[in-house]
Amino acid sequence: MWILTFDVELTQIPLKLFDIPRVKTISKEDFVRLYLKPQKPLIIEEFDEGWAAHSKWNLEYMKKMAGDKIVPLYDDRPVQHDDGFNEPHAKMKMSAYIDLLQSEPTRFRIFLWNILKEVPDLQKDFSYPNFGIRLLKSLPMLFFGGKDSFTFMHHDIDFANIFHFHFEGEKLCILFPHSETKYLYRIPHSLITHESIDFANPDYEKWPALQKAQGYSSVLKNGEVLYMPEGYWHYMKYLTPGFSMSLRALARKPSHFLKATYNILVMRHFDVLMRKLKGQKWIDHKNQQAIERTNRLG
Ligand SMILES: O=C(O)CCC(=O)C(=O)O
Ligand SMILES: [Fe+2]
Repeated sequence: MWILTFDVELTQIPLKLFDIPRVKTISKEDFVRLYLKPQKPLIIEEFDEGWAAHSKWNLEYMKKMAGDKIVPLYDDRPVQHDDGFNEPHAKMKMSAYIDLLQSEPTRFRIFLWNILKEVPDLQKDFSYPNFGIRLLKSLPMLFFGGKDSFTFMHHDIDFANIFHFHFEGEKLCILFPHSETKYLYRIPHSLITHESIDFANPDYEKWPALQKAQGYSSVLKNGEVLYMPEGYWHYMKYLTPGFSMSLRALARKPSHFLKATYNILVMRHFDVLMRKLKGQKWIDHKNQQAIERTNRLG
């Protein structure tokens, strides 16, 4: 193990993180044997399935294809009791949003934007590669962010295997396997860790258990694909304006599949109900629990 200090402009990452393994290309067989089966993350640098997206997709093209759409935007404000589960913080026309991304740093991100529903023509630009696991064809999701915007450390509700294709610019990705959850100040009845942690520069006096967490990091560049195994925690920080598309495959490990089902059918509804009943006290209680549990068990 080594301590990685990573010079990304002013971003220093003193967490103990391994580099995410990288390959230029990989056969399906090797991917299955070396990464999918053992559930290890990977970056494929020169993924090439002859997609038109590789030459066409950039912010200008997205503006042309989707400029008139009204898009939901998220910033990095902490969850409040009167927010719905994953409700957007603002809305804007896509053309105005892309102008904003290109002109100045912005906290606003687009999160989980389903291309199939919104701009079906974009489907012609990519296909569903055979990585040795069946990809869900109904859920190609796009994510956009401006310089310095970030997505909180979270895991996806469905514990999916995620293939994250990046376009334009550079994005810092920090990952933790689900097995590290006990060190991460996870908020109960949610999919996130404590929102006050800056994973790009954590304060260990405040968050001592983080020092024990064993994770991965890398800067994802235009044209690269990141594979995130089931239930992996991920924090993403846009170092420059850019966007990505995630394709996903169902969780196969039975315990993950069960947790996914519980999260979708029960957890999120329970959380919304408790926010209605108890208001901000519920959020404050969960944040406190995250700290107490991690300090006790981590
Ligand atoms: O890139 C982002 O902003 C978040 C990506 C993400 O959370 C995902 O692909 O599941
Ligand atoms: Fe995610």
